[in-house]
This record gives sequence, C-alpha cells and structure tokens, in this order.
Amino acid sequence: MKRILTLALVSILSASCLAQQHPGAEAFAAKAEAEYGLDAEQVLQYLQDARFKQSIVDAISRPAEGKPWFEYRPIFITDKRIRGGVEFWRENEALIAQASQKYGVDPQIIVAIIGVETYYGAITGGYRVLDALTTLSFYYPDTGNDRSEFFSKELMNFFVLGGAEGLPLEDVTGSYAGAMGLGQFMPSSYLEYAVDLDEDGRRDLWSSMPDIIGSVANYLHRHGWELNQPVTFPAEKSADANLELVAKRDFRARTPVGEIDAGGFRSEKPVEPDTLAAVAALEEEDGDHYFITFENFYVITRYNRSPLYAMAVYELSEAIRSGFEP
Ligand SMILES: [Ca+2]
Repeated sequence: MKRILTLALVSILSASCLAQQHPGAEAFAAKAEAEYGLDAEQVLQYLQDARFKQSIVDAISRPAEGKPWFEYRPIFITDKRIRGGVEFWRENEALIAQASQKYGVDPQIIVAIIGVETYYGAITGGYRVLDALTTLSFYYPDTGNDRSEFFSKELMNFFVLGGAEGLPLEDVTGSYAGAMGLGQFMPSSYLEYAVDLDEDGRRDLWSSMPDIIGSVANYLHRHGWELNQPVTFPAEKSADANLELVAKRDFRARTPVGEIDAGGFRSEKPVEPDTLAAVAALEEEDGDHYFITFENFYVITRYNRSPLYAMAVYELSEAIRSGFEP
C-alpha cells in the first residue's frame, strides 16, 4: 500500500499545470514509489511546489567550517552564549537531568549542542525545508565536493518523515541545509534518533522541550557517547613529530595514546597509554595548535563532521558547566 502524504492539494494543483518540474524530479518520484512506498504523483506535486533558492546555493558554498579556528571560535564562544546556556540549563534542569541519566550523556554537552545549533532555540532557520532540500538535491553547486546525493537521500527521508510524523511538509522550516528544530536534525536523523520523551505519541523537535532534549541526548548516546569521560586535552608537539598522526576528517579514536606520545604529541594531562585517541590540529593566529581527541570528540563530529564544530561544542560546554556549578 502506498503511504499517503498529507498535502495541501488545492494550492499546489492550481499552480502545477504550467509549472516546470525540477530536472531529475520524475526519476526521484519513481524511486520514491518503488523503493520507499510513497505515492509518486504526490511527491511530484510537492516538488512542483518546491522553489529553487539561490540564497541556499550561496550559503552552502561558504560554510563557517571553512574558516580557521581563530575566526570560527569567536562565533560560538561568547559571554552571551555561555550565559544563555546556563539559563537554558536552569530553566530545564529536571529534564536535562532526566535525559542525561536515561541516555548516559553529560548534561553540559546536551546544552552546548543546542546552544551552537540554534542559540537555545532562538534561531531555528527560516527556510522551507522543502525548498532547501530540493535546491541542494537538484541544483548542488560545483564546489569540488558534490553532496547532491546526500541531500537527495535527505529529501527522500523528508517525505518519509512527513508520512511517519504527520508533518505539514509544505510549511516545515529549518536551516538552509534542511536541518530542523532546536537540535537541527536532518530528516534521516529525525527518523532514526528523535524520541518522544513526553510520551504524547509525537516526536516534536520544535516545541516539546522533553522531545528536543531527549533527542539530542539519544543521538549522542546512539553514536557512542561515554559518560564522564574526557573529550579532548591540549597536546604539545615535538619538533620531529609524525604529522601523519594528525587526523583530517576522521576523528575516530583508534590510536593508543602511548603511540601518539611516541609519535611526538604529548598530552598536557595524564592519560593511560592504552587509551584510544586521535590528534587534531586547529589553526590559531600563531600557527597550528594540537589536541589529543578521545571517542567523545568523535561522537560530537557525528553531529557535524568539522573538528572546529566539535571543539566549539566542547569549549562552550565547559564554560557553561563552570557557570552552572560555580
Ligand atoms: Ca512528544
């Protein structure tokens, strides 16, 4: 049986007769029906309603993660964002404690993720997710790193999500990349990791604080968060250090700290030599600074692949914790 999507048929049909379809839309809709059991006609009608947005192409072409650390850090580590985090934690203290305990995730990390993603809900994104994912699926710019396939899968999952959660797909808003709610979940993550912590039968990542906080905690839990374990320590690099130890994109902790130490990166805090870790380099104005990163650092990069992002979340979380527990 085809899954039926809720659809504002009247407004869409009236405009669709003359409207041109996006290139590749027909094949996408056929795949939606064949592989996901969606109704191809309805998918096509949604796509016909979806608008190409040049501003989305422009935004994806210059992500903040392209900056050096010394320019990226001040965007997120500010007194205002730290104070906002302490307030958010106080306002939601029981819920954050509940989610932290249930999912085994340190509370300050849950707060910091929501703080970096949406300023504790103040900025959840003003793009229609339908426009964002359509633009990035069918018109991905030539940046040397074609992610159209990734966004095409997310667009497909957006339609699946609409059926599963009864979302009004034509109205849902999010970031220019299609991330939704206070924790900025992409459709595939929403489907897989969002939880209904307030048990009202819906997973609402916009207005149910239990669902929002629980979902962020569950996401980190499912990616392997280790409670009360370190995220990263600064390291001192020796002159003859083996730079091949420095990770570029994959921060999985898989090298024993003893081996990293022998390779010329010495943790500034004591670590058992058999602890698994990786090495990150972050660019300060006076050159690269080095860090031993643990499994929890890798887990934060499951939220956003950039080591800059992971370090910003970590630093913000520590500052918020200091403010919360003076
Ligand atoms: Ca709920």
